[in-house]
Amino acid sequence: MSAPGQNLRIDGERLWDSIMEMARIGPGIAGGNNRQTLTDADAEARALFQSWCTAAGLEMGVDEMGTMFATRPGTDPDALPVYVGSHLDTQPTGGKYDGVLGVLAGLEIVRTLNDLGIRTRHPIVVTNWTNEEGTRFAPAMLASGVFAGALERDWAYGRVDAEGKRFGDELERIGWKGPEKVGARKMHAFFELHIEQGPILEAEGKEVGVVTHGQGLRWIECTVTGKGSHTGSTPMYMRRNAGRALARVTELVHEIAMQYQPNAVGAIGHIDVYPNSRNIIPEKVVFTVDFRSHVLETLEAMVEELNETAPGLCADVGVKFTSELVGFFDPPAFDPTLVARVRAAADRLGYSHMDIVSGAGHDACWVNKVYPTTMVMCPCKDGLSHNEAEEITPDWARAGADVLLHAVLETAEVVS
Ligand code: HGY
Ligand code: MN
Ligand code: MN
Repeated sequence: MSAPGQNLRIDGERLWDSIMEMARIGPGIAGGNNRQTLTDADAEARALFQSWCTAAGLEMGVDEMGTMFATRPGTDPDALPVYVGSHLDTQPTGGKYDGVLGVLAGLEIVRTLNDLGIRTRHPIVVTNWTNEEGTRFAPAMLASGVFAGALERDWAYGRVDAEGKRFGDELERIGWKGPEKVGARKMHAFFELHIEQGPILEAEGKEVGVVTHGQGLRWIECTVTGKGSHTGSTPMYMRRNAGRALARVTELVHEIAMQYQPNAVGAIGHIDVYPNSRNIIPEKVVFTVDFRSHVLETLEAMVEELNETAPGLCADVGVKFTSELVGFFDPPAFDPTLVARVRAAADRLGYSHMDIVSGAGHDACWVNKVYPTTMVMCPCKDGLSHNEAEEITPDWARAGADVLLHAVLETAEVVS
C-alpha cells in the first residue's frame, strides 16, 4: 500500500473543540468528568457522538452490548472495514481525554477525508465501545471482551452495580441495546489512539508512543467475613474485625507486586465495607485486587500467591477469606505490521516517538485477540490519569491523531 502524502494532517483545532464539547457532558466536581457507563450522561454523550457521525455522513450500527459502529463506505463492497475508536465512558473522577481522544480522533479522520474528498478501498468504522472502564459494572473492557468471545453476553448482562442494577437493564433503559449480534462484525484491522496514562512519553520528551505490547490484567474480587458487633461494648479479645483482614491483604498485595519489580503492579481500588456504620465492627469487606504485568507468568504467580497467603492472614484475626476472578486478559502483543506502520507514520510526519508498553488496559487488548490490532499513544501531563486533573496538550492530541490518520489510511488503501 502506498503511504499517504506527508502533508496530510487532521484539523487539530476541530478535534480539540470536539473533545472540549464532549467534556461538557457528565462534568466532574474538579474539572474532569463523571460520565459512567449506561448513565444518563453516557446516553447524552452517545447522542452527541451520533449527531456528529450523522453530520459526517456515517451510517450507525449498534450491537447487543451497545457498542456504536459508525461506517464511512469504501469503494470495494467486499473489503473488510478498518475500525478506529476507543470509549466515551469515564471513571467517576475521570479526565476529559481517557477514551474520548480515541473516539473523536477516529471521527476527525473521517471529517478530514470528507473535507479532502479522499476515498478508500476499505470502509472505515469509527467505534465507541461500551463500558471500557469497568468501574460501575466490572470488569473493564466488558463489551470488547464479549465481542472477542472471551466473555459471555448474558453473563455481561447480569453484572450489577453498587445499587444492584443489572447491566442489561440499564443498557435497555438508556435505549442503546442494539440489534446486531456481538462479534458478528469482521475487521480488516483495529486502531486505538489513547493517552498514555503514565509518565514515560512526557519524561522522555516524545510526542508519540508506538505501542508494541500491553500489560495483562487480573481483577480478583475478595470477600473477608468476620462478625459485626458493637464497637464500644465488644471486648477486644472477642472481635472478628473484617477491617483488620482488609488491612493485612492490602499490605500483602503491595508486597507481592514489589517482589516482581519492575514488571508488576498491584493495588486495591474498590472497597465496600458492610455495614459501614461508625459504631459497628466491620462484619464484611468486599474489595477488588488489581494485578498487572506484561509477563504472563508473573501475573499468574501473583494471583496464586494471593490465594495461598491471604486465607491464613485473615484466619489469624478470626476472619474468613474467599475470592473470585472477575476480570482478566493476558498481556497482548500487537500486530507487528500495524505497529511498523504507526512507527513509519510518526517518522514520515516528523514526530518524535518511542516504542512503549501500555500500562493501562484498553479495548484494543481484547480486539487484538481476534483481529490485527495496534495502538498509538500521546503523552499526558505528569503521567496522571483516572484523576480529574488529567491533562494533555492540543499539540500532543494532534500528533497522535495525525499518526493515526496515516496508519489508518495506509491500511484502508487510498483510492483517490
Ligand atoms: O483499567 C484500565 O486499565 C482501563 O483504564 N480501564
Ligand atoms: Mn481508557
Ligand atoms: Mn480509563
